[in-house]
Amino acid sequence: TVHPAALLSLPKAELHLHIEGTLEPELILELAARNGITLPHPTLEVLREQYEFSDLQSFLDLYYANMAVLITEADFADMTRAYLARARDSGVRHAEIMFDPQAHAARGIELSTAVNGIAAALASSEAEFGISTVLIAAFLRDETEESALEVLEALLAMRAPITGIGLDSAEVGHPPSKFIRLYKRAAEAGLRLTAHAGEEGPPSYVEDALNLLGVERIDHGIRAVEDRILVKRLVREQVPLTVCPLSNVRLRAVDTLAAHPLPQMISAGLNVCINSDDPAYFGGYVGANFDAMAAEFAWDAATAELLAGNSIRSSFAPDARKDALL
Ligand code: ES4
Ligand code: ZN
Repeated sequence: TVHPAALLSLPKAELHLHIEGTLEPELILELAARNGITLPHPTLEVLREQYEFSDLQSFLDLYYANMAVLITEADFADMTRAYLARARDSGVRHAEIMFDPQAHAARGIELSTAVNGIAAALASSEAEFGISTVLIAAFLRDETEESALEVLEALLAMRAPITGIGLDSAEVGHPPSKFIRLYKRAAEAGLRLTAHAGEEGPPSYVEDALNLLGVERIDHGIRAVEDRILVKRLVREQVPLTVCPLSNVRLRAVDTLAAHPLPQMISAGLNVCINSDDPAYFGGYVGANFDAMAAEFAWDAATAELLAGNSIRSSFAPDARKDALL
């Protein structure tokens, strides 16, 4: 079995990360105090008791509630710097960071506050943490396509430093077909395309994200294993799947870590990598996800190297950066 220290030192890219999901309970309380906000769960102890989830929606309810503490650019910058420091400690050398612009707009926070705050932290990330970064605007699939298009136009008009778009939040009942115009507009604007699919939703959502939205990458995609034909296609096209093992266990997309389909996905020849999703909520950052899987499945160094290499090869980083990290 590969040694945890060897796992840590492998250069990795994190491709599936919601920056709002990196708000640790301590920082939530600190920002609440700083901004004079009264939370429904006002102490660390009571707040921590809320972190037992039964499915995606039960997590999303807490995730959106806790965002209430993010008010100023400094709040967004502090959250982002705290993530970069922890990612660096996991051996992450390139990070593709999603944020939820609609969730902040809905709370009356200016788009520019979220964008400028996050961007300020990312601007010094290579120098401060040795991590190159890419920012991705994720749209809420349980909201309308009109709302997503309005926010995308606003981001383009303000020349927000985004490289791509994603699609997240409650999956079932909100298929990719709802967002065809959004992805067409983003592609026209030269943005890279990814979408959550096959986390709680069926394999057909993975297929539709590829066929109808033209995504280059699938976030999660674990339920693709239920469809043999789809797996063949994903292998043939080497579509990157950004898998999040601890997230899948905590949201009960899989019963246990031992029952996680990742080993089966690796054997099938799928292009998979390991990510933390919402590390403050799911029990750890990229390093903890690697450690847990390596221990559970007694991985050798070659398996860990394959997954770390996949993460870098599947990133939206410039080729020169990929070459430097591979
Ligand atoms: C998310 Cl784990 C997950 N799935 C879907 N949407 C999300 N937003 C933040 N975390
Ligand atoms: Zn996610």
